[in-house]
Amino acid sequence: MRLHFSPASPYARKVLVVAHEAGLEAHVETVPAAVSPVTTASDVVGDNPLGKIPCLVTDEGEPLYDSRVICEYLDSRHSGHKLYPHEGPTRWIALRREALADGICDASILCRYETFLRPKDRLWQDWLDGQTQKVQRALDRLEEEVATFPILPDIGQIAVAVALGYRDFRFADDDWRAARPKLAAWHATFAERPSMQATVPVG
Ligand code: 99T
Repeated sequence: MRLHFSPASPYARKVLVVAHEAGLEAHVETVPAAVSPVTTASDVVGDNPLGKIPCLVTDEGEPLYDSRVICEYLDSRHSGHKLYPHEGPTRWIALRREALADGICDASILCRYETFLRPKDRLWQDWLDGQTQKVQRALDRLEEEVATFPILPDIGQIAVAVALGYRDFRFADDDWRAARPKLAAWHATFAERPSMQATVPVG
């Protein structure tokens, strides 16, 4: 399998953490890609017309995107502990938690593009404030929920750990831990997993 990825992307990290947890990391060849929302000059577009990463090309040559599709595909390719619970409330809560964590990444990346890519004279402060509030509300919700996280890792927890790692990586000035001690303690432990250690973001 071939993965178009960037070591800075939280979505690509989520895929790689899943690959490690599933014991499939040796089967995933990583191909670095430089992507941007304002240019189509990327090797990725042949496999993903949206030009976004991650994009996995299976051994059969089938491109898969986005990260949720890829993660569930990888989880279907091993017989160990499943990261996507098959049924019942644990499944829906894990999927909701993945959506919440991905939403933190979505809003964070919109802020990143707004400050890093948009010409400074066109910066839209209300937009930045609105996206930042989404992130803060989602983090508050996770602080409330963290005591109910399952003992064994699932896709919800992986997505949350990756989203928090992305906040540390790109938004180090936002001390999310200060008002969220339970989430901070959980993250400190989860971040020690070999899958997390092997995928620390680089930019
Ligand atoms: O928007 C673009 O055209 C290029 N951006 C991306 O490809 C980002 C890279 S993270 N990926 C996504 O937006 C994928 C989101 C999708 N829903 C998924 O896969 O889950 C780059 C972060 C950084 O450099 O800080």
